[in-house]
Amino acid sequence: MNESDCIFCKIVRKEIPAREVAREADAVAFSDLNPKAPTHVLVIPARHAANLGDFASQASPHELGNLLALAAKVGREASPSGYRVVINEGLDAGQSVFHLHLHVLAGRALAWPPG
Ligand code: DGP
Repeated sequence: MNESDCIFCKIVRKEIPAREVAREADAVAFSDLNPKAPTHVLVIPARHAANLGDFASQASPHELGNLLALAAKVGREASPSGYRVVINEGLDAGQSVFHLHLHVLAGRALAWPPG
């Protein structure tokens, strides 16, 4: 999967629509198409990386930190009483879109552990 085919790169470039929650220089947050909680936002880096491991090895600590900070901002704004951040990497974890994304889930009591 390269950047021209990647669906999340297309959202970053505004080539396909998404319900954007936040946009920063190096990250975008938008509502998940298939929400698993009342609030389900995806936070992605603007630059393409297939998964967390790739991004962690390519991005600066600043970029990594910004991504996490944006997820925290989205989560706290959605629910001061709590939220969850999930990253799936690889098929065993159920990753289906191969552009790193942080799921921010909130708005209901979330079971632990996840399945
Ligand atoms: P994962 O299974 O961790 O790779 O999650 C991928 C998520 O991406 C899944 O919850 C559905 C969401 N998704 C897939 N395609 C689109 C899309 O075109 N727009 C939006 N907003 N979300 C999408």
